[in-house]
Amino acid sequence: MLKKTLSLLGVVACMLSCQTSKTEQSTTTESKGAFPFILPEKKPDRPMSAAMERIYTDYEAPQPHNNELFSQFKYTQLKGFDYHNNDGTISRRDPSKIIKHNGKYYVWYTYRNTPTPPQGAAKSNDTIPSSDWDLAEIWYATSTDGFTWEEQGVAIKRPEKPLVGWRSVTTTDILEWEGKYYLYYQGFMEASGKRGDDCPVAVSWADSPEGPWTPYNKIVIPNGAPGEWDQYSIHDPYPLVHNGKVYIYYKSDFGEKPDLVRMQGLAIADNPLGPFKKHPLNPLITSGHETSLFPFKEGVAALVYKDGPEHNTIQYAKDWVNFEIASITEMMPYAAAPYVPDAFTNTKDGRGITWGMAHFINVTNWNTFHSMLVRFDCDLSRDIHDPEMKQHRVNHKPDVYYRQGLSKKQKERILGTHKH
Ligand code: AAL
Repeated sequence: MLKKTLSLLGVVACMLSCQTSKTEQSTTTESKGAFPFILPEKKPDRPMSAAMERIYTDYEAPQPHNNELFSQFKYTQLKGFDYHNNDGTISRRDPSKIIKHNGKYYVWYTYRNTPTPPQGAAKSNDTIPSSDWDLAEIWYATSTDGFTWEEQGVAIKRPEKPLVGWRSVTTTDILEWEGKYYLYYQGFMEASGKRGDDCPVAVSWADSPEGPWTPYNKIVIPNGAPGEWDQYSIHDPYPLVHNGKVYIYYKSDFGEKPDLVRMQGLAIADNPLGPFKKHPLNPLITSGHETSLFPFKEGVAALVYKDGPEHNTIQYAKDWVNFEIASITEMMPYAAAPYVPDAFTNTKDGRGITWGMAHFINVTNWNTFHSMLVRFDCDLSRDIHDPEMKQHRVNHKPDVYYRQGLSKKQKERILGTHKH
């Protein structure tokens, strides 16, 4: 009997406490009144919905126009690059970060110049490329203003078989370290697309951005062991300097189509030629492709686009490892290669970025597949404030929407005319 009485008392006490907390909450809300007309800059002391909590806890500012890590992106066609009348035999893509040296900007990129456009792995051979980045070299260009460029020629040639990168050297990025320059790049040992887009990362170094470049001729960031997420591809090596070490962020394609997954990892070394140790928490970013990063305040920011659940976001990791979404944006630059003045200064006060290079892929059609370099501008900088870059939305004309038209199969599904 006593047991029954005690358990009944327990239920009543619980109901009263739940009622109290609801009453308390409703009283607090009632006592606080409705949400104010002017959006508080700082998190208000009042009960709020999850979404309202989020704009004060997750993002750099409650509204995009006040968020240093929100920006729109503006694009400008570059002068100085010839594309063979867009016939697909020449392609430039996956540019490196831009550096400034002796008053000139430098950029390196994947350069393909082949007798035909890409024909797929089955039809590829020693002269016919399987993909847009097969049988490629790394070339470079210079500029005084970032709009008109002068192509200088090859920086990294494909080495002789069986050295790493004999089939194709692509998707490079630059590191400046103790007065020397290092180009990291994907070193293909087979045509991309045979199994997948499989390659490790190689590196070459020089005393000047003009070269000549000496190949290390060893794999510097190896593929993972069988069964590990990055067992096949180490893509988009992206070096920065942090804590006096070389931080190389990279992408891997894992899983099998149609469930291919692309995520970003990190490998760290005490010096540019390694050994690189992969971070035990890899993958660090769940989305993105050719992900670009830049020091921001004490942490690092990442432009995350194209693939994955958190694409079209700008993310931030105060500790350079654990990334949170700092803003959501659109029309982000693909293969963004920003000019990052403090990429190698070991800064704890990253200033951000305002421009860089990117690429448009497949600028014509699949039969003449090739990519082009483009300039982007933005305001992800603590040193400028450009309200035009902080507009919340990009207004597209109807033709942009009409180009995202229904496929034949979708129309048949909708009209119920699909023949099973
Ligand atoms: C790019 C990058 C890597 C891939 C291919 C060429 O966008 O992710 O470089 O290998 O696509």
